[in-house]
Amino acid sequence: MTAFVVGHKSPDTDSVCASIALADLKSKIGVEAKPAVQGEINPESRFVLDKFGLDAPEILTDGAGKQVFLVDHSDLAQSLDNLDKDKILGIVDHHKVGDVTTPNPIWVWTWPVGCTCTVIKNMYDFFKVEIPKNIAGIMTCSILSDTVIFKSATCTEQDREAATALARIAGLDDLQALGIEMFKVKSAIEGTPVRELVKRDYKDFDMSGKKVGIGQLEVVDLSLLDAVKEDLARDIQALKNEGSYHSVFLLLTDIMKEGSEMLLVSDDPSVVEKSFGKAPQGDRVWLDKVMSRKKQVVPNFEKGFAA
Ligand SMILES: [Mn+2]
Repeated sequence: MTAFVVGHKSPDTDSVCASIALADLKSKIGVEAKPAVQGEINPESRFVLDKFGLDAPEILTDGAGKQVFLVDHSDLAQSLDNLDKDKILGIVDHHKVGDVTTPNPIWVWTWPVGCTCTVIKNMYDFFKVEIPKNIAGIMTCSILSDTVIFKSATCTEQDREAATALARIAGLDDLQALGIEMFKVKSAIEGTPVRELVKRDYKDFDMSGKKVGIGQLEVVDLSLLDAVKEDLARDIQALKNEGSYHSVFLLLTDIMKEGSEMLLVSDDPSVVEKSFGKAPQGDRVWLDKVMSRKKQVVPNFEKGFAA
């Protein structure tokens, strides 16, 4: 049976590229595998795949009866519907360990680094498999995306080393320029429906029993979002009602200013001050130096919601 390699819901560039890379590696070490994504890929991922001449993985949302490797997540809420736990073959990730459990021993590679593709680069080395040039290219882009061109609090020395080595294989010499080019694609929002922007990089969390949604849009300049900000604020209010959320937060991250404006709707807005030591002005707050949902926003909210 061919196994699927699949990343989290609302696939980002790392989830897409990690599934392609791990499927390539597994296929070369004797495990038939193919990449999959849980939904349409975003414009940044499309740009990256086009640049290196690779196709988007097929869409898979139902895990019933499928053998799977999970990449870039290990949370049930972010995984396939009807995930068959006894058919999970492995996990490769760089997030906190989630709530997936298995009845059998499996391969688990999870490292506290900035990007799943950093882990996969090291797996290729471990298994002594050569990385194809185009896959090295998309893996480099994944690292640039996930670490916000090495600026994110999540970026580690391993990420820099992996990106440097992968860029050499792919023949890329200016990673800074490539990173900015990618974030410009990511920043282009014209013609995109508001809900699609809110959901572009969006995750659900359980925080002390409360349903919390946190989305993030990363742009090269926050003023690019001026025209849609009020619509975004209205839409997360609508989303909160539709999904019976306790809170929905939307981070508008300015990668050059290195901080985020957070739009919020919450049954208890005081949780923002409890979490970040800064009170919101109405439905928004500027959080200086906050760029990483995983390393800064989620842990702070977890403490704030528990308080
Ligand atoms: Mn990732």
